[in-house]
Amino acid sequence: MQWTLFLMTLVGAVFSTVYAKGPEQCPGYEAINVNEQDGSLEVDLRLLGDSCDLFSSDLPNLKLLVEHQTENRLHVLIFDPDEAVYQVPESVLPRPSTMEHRDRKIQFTYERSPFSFKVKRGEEVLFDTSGNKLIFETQYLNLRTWIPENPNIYGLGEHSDSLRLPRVNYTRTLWNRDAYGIPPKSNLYGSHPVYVDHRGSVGTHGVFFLNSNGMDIKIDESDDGRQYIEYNTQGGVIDLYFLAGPTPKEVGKQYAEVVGFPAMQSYWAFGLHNCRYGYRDVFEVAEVVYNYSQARIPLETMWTDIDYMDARKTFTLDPKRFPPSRMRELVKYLQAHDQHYILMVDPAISYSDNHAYNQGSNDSIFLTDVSGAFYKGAVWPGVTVWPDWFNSKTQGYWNELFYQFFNPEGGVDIDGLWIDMNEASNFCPDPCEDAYSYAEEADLPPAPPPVRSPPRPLPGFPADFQPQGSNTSTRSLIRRRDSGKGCKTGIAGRDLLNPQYQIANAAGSLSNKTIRTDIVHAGKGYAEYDVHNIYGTMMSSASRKAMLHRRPGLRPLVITRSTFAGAGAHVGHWLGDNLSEWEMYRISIAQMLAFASIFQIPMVGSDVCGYGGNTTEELCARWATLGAFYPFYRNHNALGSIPQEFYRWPTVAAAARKSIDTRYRLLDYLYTAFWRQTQTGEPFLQPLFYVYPHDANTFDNQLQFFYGDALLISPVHDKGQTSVTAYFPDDIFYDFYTHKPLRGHSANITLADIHLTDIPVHIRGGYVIPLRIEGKGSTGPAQTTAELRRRNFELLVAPGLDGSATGELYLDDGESIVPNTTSLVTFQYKNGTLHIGGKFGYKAGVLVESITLLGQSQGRRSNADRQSVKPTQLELTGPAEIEL
Ligand SMILES: *[C@@H]1O[C@H](CO)[C@@H](O)[C@H](O)[C@H]1NC(C)=O
Ligand SMILES: *[C@@H]1O[C@H](CO)[C@@H](O)[C@H](O)[C@H]1NC(C)=O
Ligand SMILES: *[C@@H]1O[C@H](CO)[C@@H](O)[C@H](O)[C@H]1NC(C)=O
Ligand SMILES: *[C@@H]1O[C@H](CO)[C@@H](O)[C@H](O)[C@H]1NC(C)=O
Ligand SMILES: *[C@@H]1O[C@H](CO)[C@@H](O)[C@H](O)[C@H]1NC(C)=O
Ligand SMILES: *[C@@H]1O[C@H](CO)[C@@H](O)[C@H](O)[C@H]1NC(C)=O
Ligand SMILES: *[C@@H]1O[C@H](CO)[C@@H](O)[C@H](O)[C@H]1NC(C)=O
Ligand SMILES: *[C@@H]1O[C@H](CO)[C@@H](O)[C@H](O)[C@H]1NC(C)=O
Ligand SMILES: *[C@@H]1O[C@H](CO)[C@@H](O)[C@H](O)[C@H]1NC(C)=O
Ligand SMILES: CC(=O)N[C@H]1CO[C@H](CO)[C@@H](O)[C@@H]1O
Repeated sequence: MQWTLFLMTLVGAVFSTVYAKGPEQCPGYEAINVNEQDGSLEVDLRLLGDSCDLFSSDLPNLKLLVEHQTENRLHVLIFDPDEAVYQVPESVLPRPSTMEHRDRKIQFTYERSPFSFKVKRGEEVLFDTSGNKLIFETQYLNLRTWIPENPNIYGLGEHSDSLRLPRVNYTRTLWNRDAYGIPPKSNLYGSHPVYVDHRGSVGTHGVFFLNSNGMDIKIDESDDGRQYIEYNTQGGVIDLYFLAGPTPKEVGKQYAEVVGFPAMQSYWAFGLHNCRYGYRDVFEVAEVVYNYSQARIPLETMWTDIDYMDARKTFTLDPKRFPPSRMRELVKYLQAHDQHYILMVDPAISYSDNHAYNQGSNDSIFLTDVSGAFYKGAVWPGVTVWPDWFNSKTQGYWNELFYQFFNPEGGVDIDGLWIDMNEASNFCPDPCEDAYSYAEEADLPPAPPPVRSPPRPLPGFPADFQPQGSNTSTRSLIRRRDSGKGCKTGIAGRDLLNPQYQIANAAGSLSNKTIRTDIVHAGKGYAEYDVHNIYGTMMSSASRKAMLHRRPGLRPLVITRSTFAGAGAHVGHWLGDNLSEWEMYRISIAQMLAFASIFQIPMVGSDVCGYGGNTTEELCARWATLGAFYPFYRNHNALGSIPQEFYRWPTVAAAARKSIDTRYRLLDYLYTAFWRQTQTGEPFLQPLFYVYPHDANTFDNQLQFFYGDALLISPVHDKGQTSVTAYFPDDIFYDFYTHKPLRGHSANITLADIHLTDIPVHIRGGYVIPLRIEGKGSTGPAQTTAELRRRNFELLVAPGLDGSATGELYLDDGESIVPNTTSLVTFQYKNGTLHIGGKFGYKAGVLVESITLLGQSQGRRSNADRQSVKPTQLELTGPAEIEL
């Protein structure tokens, strides 16, 4: 024992000799020259003694600006008086407009010397930096806040850790990284330095640290056992937004007001997507489309990965396997069947004689190294260069490439876009001195499969897709739509490569497997060191603009891998290259919830059935049912894995058909709730505690979730299981399928006999849910969202414990950014009457066929195992009152 103690002391002594300086030796700052005006406070800060220069040089003078921007939002900015230190450009993240508010829900107080500050909501201290003296150096910032014991902290992404973050010894590194297998405890593709601190009945608040430099955010406890969160950043300024809440939903709205409301998506974008890496040619792509239709599994959108490219070069087509003429025929076929097509675009452009390179080279829009030559790395096509999104000519270049390559006449008329590898990913390890040598060894494409003729007849497809001499009847198996209408759809002198403060980047050095961090961008001259984490988001907004340039006025679906705070205003996100494993299936729920409810990127989902590795029939069936409740629902598979399209196994096909049918019947409910989030930031997909913030049993639940306010989803989450232990708060619920009431008592309930084709869905009492009617007779479930939109509605009225229910239905043309007409129909059920009101503009041309009131029986309000169905012929064109 004593011996151990001695050893520890010895180790400690050696440690403190080597690292003579620690944060505690830093002097901190003192506040001088205080200038307080209505709604804002300006203070000069001066270093309180000799600089400690812990990891770089202390800035002797700083400025503090405190703004009460809205009654619920406080902005605290600590920056250098010269404003030379890097700040996230307004062009990338426009700052919210500043308004002064008298009614302040949140207060700021500070200590003069050493300087520290507190943020309070009433008596509740939300943020308290008195634990550490502020450190503000050229390449290191340190700020620590105390938080209560046993905190419930969520957010700080992107990661694949638990939804509620670990409380001790946790480091969340933010440095965007191509992370195959999405390993836990590691930095992944995106950076979202925002957290939600939920304190149960005391309330909830959010803290957004607007900083794009590499950082480690630590959650831990001090030697005396006090909990803290600590920011350790490699640069930038301290730019904090405090969001008062006091509910989780309010925090969501307040965060959206800062980073931007999410982009609205087209109705069709919520249909089923299918993709894989490794489709050998356009015939196989067509065959997959055909096989889905044969299996009567509604495929809305087909995707093609980098396979379509000529030698993996972005903006080229493989002339033999994906020839232009056949690609156009495929697109025409899909369009004629109300289906859609999406291709992948990577930012890295092949450094070779190809149009995208030649054009970019002429325009000089690629990143350059210190010598002024194009900076080279290696990605899929071998040696590559990268567009510099800060170059004023890059948007024009990108628009033009999109316009030409995705042109309906001479190119491939895509409906949506998939962007990848934009962390940016580089196969060449640091130091990448010779991209050529690496490109040769790199994991470059396997030898392409031999070119072949159409392998088998695909009835309904053009002659080019049929083997010679086969029956090329063009009778379609999918019903054609009525009209033949076309498609609808810093400071100088820094060490930018090896800063002394090293973040825990899982890739090692900052520049490893990405763009060198000493690259200087065009225009204002930002260093990659500072803007690395926004490269993917800049590509996202540039790509959204390029999509709009070719299809003005239509909502572009852009799905990206790399994101930064605010990306949701432009794009959606898939959760990256996961594996076909149960743990991935489970963690996808927590990841999706963080993106949708905290980061305000609600168009999100993981690769259904798993990307890398081989899936199983059971896992794929379960995932088909879970994916039906992801906002973004796509089956995607890796090269070399066994095929996993939903039609490959009878059970999986049945699971897909059943859950897609449920998803589609609920699509207008989803569309309405999603639209609501794009208007107000009110999260649509939510962890249980967002809906029951006072119920401590919900705080750590990451296997169930709310799909809108009215539906509780409780997936089976273990291999070999046909039951799930699910938590039901103190409330009334109704089984979505049987309508049977279930009274929750703040306890777990085991739901049994959940077949592989099923997923438990419960309606939370208090809601009116609009559903598209089930297909009748030979019609069956809708095979496309276009067909779905022609179906009538039925209403489900699920009274809450107080006997009332409310709901809403948003309708528009499903694709315009600014629709000509819209409807927002409101439903209110009370005392036996359903009141229909709201705004009626869009003519949906469909009826409400029936209204079902759940949980009815004589004399009792809501717990009864009965329902009443009332047929109607209601047109949603004006207010109505219906006795139920
Ligand atoms: C803290 O985490 C690190 C990295 O995961 C681990 O090596 C270390 O053992 C942990 N320390 C404690 C005290 O748990
Ligand atoms: C399509 O279905 C046929 C018949 O079941 C099968 O032989 C073929 O392998 C499938 N092809 C693809 C690409 O799914
Ligand atoms: C690039 O510039 C050269 C010389 O001005 C010109 O010949 C060539 O056509 C240009 N290429 C592209 C793709 O613009
Ligand atoms: C070709 O297909 C059509 C429609 O499926 C069928 O009616 C016709 O008999 C077939 N002809 C031959 C030669 O197989
Ligand atoms: C770069 O990453 C590779 C693994 O991908 C690792 O082996 C290497 O040590 C890293 N290099 C640096 C400089 O961090
Ligand atoms: C997946 O299955 C294929 C075919 O059976 C096999 O070649 C491959 O090694 C498997 N992959 C993994 C990761 O098990
Ligand atoms: C419900 O079950 C989960 C998983 O078994 C468990 O962690 C949790 O504590 C249970 N909740 C309650 C309220 O019993
Ligand atoms: C919407 O309005 C625009 C301009 O007034 C018109 O061109 C377009 O056809 C309208 N779209 C629909 C669906 O009515
Ligand atoms: C409820 O409806 C009944 C009969 O329609 C009516 O007599 C009663 O006043 C209503 N109660 C309320 C609270 O509106
Ligand atoms: C969350 C999760 O399951 N992550 C796994 C991802 O894949 C890697 C292997 O590449 C595993 O180590 C992780 O556990």
